Amino acid sequence: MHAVEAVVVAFWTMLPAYVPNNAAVLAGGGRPIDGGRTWRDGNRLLGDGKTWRGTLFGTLAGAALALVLNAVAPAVSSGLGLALPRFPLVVALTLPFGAMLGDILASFLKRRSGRERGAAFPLLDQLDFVVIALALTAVAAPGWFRDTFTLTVVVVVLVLTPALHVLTNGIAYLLGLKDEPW
Ligand code: CTP
Ligand code: K
Ligand code: MG
Repeated sequence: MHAVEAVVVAFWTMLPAYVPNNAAVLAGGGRPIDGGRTWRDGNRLLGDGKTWRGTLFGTLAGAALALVLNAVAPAVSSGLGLALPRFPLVVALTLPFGAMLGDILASFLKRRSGRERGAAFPLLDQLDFVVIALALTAVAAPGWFRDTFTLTVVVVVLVLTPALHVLTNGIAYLLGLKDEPW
């Protein structure tokens, strides 16, 4: 696969996992998932930054996007002259939900390491959602996963994602949507 082609395919395939965390920033608020509970170390289980509303809205936004991408994939594929993947329904859910779950697990680890809500945890912040989105998808749709996430695409995703994460969160910070630029 040509390098540019690999980047386009990787970006397209990961869009349903990229959008949820940003959508959650817009929709967040209300009841935290941990209900205010603390762990035995005295710190919050997850913290106020992980809410039911943000998680639900983020997952639905990513799933809806996957369906839109499926609808326009034929036209975009022929326009660009490359083969873009279609998302099976289960994958339209595992990519966004896995992304949200990865972010939630990362917050659990952040609280266990004594980091307050909003504190940075380099690399974990940039890759938590990718790792769990891919893992959940690999379990739920192994055949599709093998065909779609070739070694080239996985490598591109691991390089591209941290760069995009830094960029989009920086923009969200400058727009005043996020309290920290990570
Ligand atoms: N958000 C949410 N539910 C989620 C994820 C995010 O409501 N599952 C919203 C919250 O309003 C959160 C904002 O999106 O404050 C930014 O997300 P993130 O940076 O992941 O959370 P932080 O507030 O920084 O908290 P943490 O330190 O736990 O990551
Ligand atoms: K985060
Ligand atoms: Mg944060």
